[in-house]
Amino acid sequence: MQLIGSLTSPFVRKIRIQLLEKGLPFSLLEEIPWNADTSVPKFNPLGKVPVLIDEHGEIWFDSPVIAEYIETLETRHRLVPIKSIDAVRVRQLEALADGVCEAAIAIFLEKKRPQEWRSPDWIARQEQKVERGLAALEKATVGKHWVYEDHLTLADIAIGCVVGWYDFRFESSGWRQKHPHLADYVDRLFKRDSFIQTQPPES
Ligand SMILES: N[C@@H](CCC(=O)N[C@@H](CS)C(=O)NCC(=O)O)C(=O)O
Repeated sequence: MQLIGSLTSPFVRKIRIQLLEKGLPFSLLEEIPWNADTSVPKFNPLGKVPVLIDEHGEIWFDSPVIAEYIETLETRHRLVPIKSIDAVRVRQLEALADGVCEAAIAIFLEKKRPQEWRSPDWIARQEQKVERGLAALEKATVGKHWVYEDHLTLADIAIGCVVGWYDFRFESSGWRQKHPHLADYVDRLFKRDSFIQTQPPES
């Protein structure tokens, strides 16, 4: 299997961690979707990573769909519960984490635009999503070792990836002081081999 994506994307990291946790072999084709010469649109019309090409050459995107597909390949280390209602709850936590990530990325990209083109209203709207989302994740992780039931799930992976990315890009935002339970919870996750192996490079 080949995974296409960048080393800094939190969505790509989610899939890399899922594959590592399941012990499924894959190769990573590094692609930065923002580069003018990127090959990503050849595989995903939306031009986004991650993209997964499976053993049969079938192409999968976006990350929740890839995650769903990967769950069908290996069922001993389930990261999405088998019971439908539990699966939906885990997927909702994943959606919350991914949504925080999308809002934080929107802020990051907007702040890269020239000052005169930036929209403070747009940034404020995205900041509210991040703030509400982190507060919801704080609430979901109070006193918890795992966010859902008593084992690692895709929800833990997604939360670790968004918070890891936020820490990487917005280190000085003071989120740790505001969300101490979430900070403790992710610090435990960050000690796992799969998280250590996929740490975003310094840049
Ligand atoms: N919902 C998508 C989001 C993927 C996404 O936004 N990826 C970013 C990299 S972190 C990207 O490829 N952006 C390029 C673009 O938006 O054109 C998923 O979960 O896979």
